[in-house]
Amino acid sequence: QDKGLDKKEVQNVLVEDARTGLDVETLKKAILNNLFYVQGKYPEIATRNDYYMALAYTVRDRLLQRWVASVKQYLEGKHRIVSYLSAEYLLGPHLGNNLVNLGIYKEAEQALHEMGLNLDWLIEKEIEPGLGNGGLGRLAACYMDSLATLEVPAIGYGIRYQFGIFEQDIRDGWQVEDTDNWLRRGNPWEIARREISYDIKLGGYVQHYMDRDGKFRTIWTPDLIVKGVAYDTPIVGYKVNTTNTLRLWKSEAPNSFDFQSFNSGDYSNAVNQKIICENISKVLYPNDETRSGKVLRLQQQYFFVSCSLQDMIGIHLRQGERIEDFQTTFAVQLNDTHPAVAIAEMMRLLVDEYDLEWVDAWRVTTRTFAYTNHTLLPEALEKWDMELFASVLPRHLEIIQEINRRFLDEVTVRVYGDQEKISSLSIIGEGPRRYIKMANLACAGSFAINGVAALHTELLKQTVLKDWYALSPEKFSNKTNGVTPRRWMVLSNPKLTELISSKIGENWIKHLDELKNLEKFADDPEFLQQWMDVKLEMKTQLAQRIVNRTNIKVDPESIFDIQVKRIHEYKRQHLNILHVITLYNRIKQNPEAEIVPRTFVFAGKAAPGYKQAKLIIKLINSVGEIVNKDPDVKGRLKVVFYPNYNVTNAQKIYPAADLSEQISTAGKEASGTGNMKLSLNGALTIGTLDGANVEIRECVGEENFFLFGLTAEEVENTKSDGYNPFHFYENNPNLKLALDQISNGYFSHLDDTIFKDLINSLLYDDQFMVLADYQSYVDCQDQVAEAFKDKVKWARMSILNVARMGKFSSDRSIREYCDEIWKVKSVPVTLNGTSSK
Ligand code: KOT
Repeated sequence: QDKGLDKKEVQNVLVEDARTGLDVETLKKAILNNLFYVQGKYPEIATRNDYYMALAYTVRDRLLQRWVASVKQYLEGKHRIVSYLSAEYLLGPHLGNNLVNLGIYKEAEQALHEMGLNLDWLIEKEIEPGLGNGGLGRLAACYMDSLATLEVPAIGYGIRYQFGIFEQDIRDGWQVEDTDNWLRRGNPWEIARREISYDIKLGGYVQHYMDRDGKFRTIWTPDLIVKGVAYDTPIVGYKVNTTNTLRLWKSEAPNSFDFQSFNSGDYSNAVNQKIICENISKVLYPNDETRSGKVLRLQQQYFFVSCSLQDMIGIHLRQGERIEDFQTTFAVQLNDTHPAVAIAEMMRLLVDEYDLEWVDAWRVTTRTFAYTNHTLLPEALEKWDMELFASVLPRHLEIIQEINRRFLDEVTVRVYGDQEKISSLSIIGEGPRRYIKMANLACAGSFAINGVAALHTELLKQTVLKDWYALSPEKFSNKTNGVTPRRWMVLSNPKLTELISSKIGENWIKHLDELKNLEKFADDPEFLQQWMDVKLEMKTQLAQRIVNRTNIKVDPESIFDIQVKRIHEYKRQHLNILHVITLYNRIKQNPEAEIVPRTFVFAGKAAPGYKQAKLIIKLINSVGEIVNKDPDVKGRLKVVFYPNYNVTNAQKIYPAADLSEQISTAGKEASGTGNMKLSLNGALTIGTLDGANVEIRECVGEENFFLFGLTAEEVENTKSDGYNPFHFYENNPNLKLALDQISNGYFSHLDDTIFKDLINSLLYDDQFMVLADYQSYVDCQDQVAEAFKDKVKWARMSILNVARMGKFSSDRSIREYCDEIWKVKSVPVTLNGTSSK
């Protein structure tokens, strides 16, 4: 840091009005100014991207002013700061969101209009940063929005992947992946902080010795050092000055990396070393809830965690505080176990670098970290082969072994030597090969452990973390997920936002509970009509996008039945498609059968190596091909697979939904958050008693929720009684017909081989109870169709549903984390003497 400047002088610099004003005239001037001075263009030759950039920099100037004020205010006082550690942030495009949160959307629209430009047109220009796979990464992004909106000092730490989640295309019905080069046009929303960087060691060996004072010392000699450089993105809250930091680390070769190799003349080795360093933050792993166990992935995790902890320690010490009091400056949240190596790294930093005694270091560590679990799927629990771990982090293996030794010593007494409990609690797993259980490391090193929905937390306590719960019940709590109404209503559904605000004012945007004031309008004929009009308009707009993207023409008057999320067997997109086939067969058996017209919209990515998930995509497209063009169907059923599901597309899809498909096998979806966004946008839910569906149903009322399927308990009982899926196949003619058609090639040009693996897995294994839930699902869908026939009644249900969704704001979730886990308070930020716009 530069110390040469006179601080007083810097403080007194006043940012000129022309750079920060929020009125239409000032915005216009600023946009032209940036067009000239940033893009080097004048209007006659400027491209759409030039204008996008000019507007983005105009918005950025306004963010920076608030950001500087926030940082200054945080450093002046003594406030506990939330540090959110997440390997993923699925932010979505910034421009529209920042305009909403700054409260200048209308002004920007007007300014551009007066310049002969259209804001939507520029907003659509932005390439979204897809630095996450799905729910877990999107939750981190919603939480960053809520932290800023609630004026809580917070830093989000993560990785600046050069390539985010792959882009999906559909060719001949199959998913094909393309790289996501999201930085290709530059990124106006980040500031590279070249001066903030840390060296990170990898691999090598460890030596121990006693120094002259008789103190044990450790030297870790790595075989590689990489440099992590900070890239900061400001995150502004909704109509407050608070602007927090998302700090993402990019890996590079250290300045002196090539010294040895160049000196020895080994140029190509020097170049290789540089490439290896840059590779660490090169690409996001696209496996949602499947383990990968790759060296690079562990390197990524350690890389960002070590940079982040060194950064936090620096901030803490520069405040003039003692290292022993670290936990008074930071509360560190682990977003699942991807950053759990932080517990070992914190111990290493405190013991090896800051000379603390082990017990003192452990006290600091276990008062600092809290751990959120996001899945019960056993295949998603992170485990690292011990030898692989040692090859990347030799010192951390020693530390983990020491943590485990001390921990098991303590535990043995408490469980009276129960070997089974001891080995379940052990951080190190035994077997043909030993391995490290990251969830156990996270539990041992954290003062708080939480699940993400009520049912999920209960199941955690009864199953995967049962022995941890028995050991320390006081650490456990539930924090039901939430979503930000700023992006998921105000930005994505402005028409519905305006309609709601016309009745109950705008307070609900920050206090989502106030949506309950809508209930009294649920029988108002004019309001009902307006509600239906908005929905129809959004459906018409989506229909246009669908035809543009897929060439499929859909009827905006039909039920928009929507399942959008990662493709995974536990989420059961194939159950949905079995219903489509069942309706189709009804028509084929009786072309005059009464069928309520439906448009089935699917979207979602499959992990590139997940065969069955990719087969499900192919099946959806194959069924669609037959159903969509069969003249007997008379356009009453349409099946659409909308490619490349991401935040941008989600924003266009949710507002158009009538029916939200939340049909996971009970006990498998930890929470779900798409369920919340769809419901908030007026869709009714068809769902199992899984994840947050349980709480959504409690809130909206069982009469407004289409429930089907086995409960989590019934799923487990059915399994232990010996579940036989073939029995359901043999005894249910409609189910049998649908499965036979798939395997006989009815939907695949008589190719009877393509779907063999999928059908066999359903008939002889069916881990996710698709066949067991089939009839219940189809019956429930018949009730949906019946209900939809009365459009006014449906609209009334939709209004009541939205009115009762207040609980599912991420503001509520974050308030709970702040009060019950982090113990942090809000710190209002003042700007020119005022605390908000
Ligand atoms: C991925 C890998 C390992 C461990 C957990 C995951 C994971 C879990 N990724 N996404 N999730 C989802 O997280 C969301 C936010 O809490 C939940 O709503 C959703 O149910 C999880 O599947």
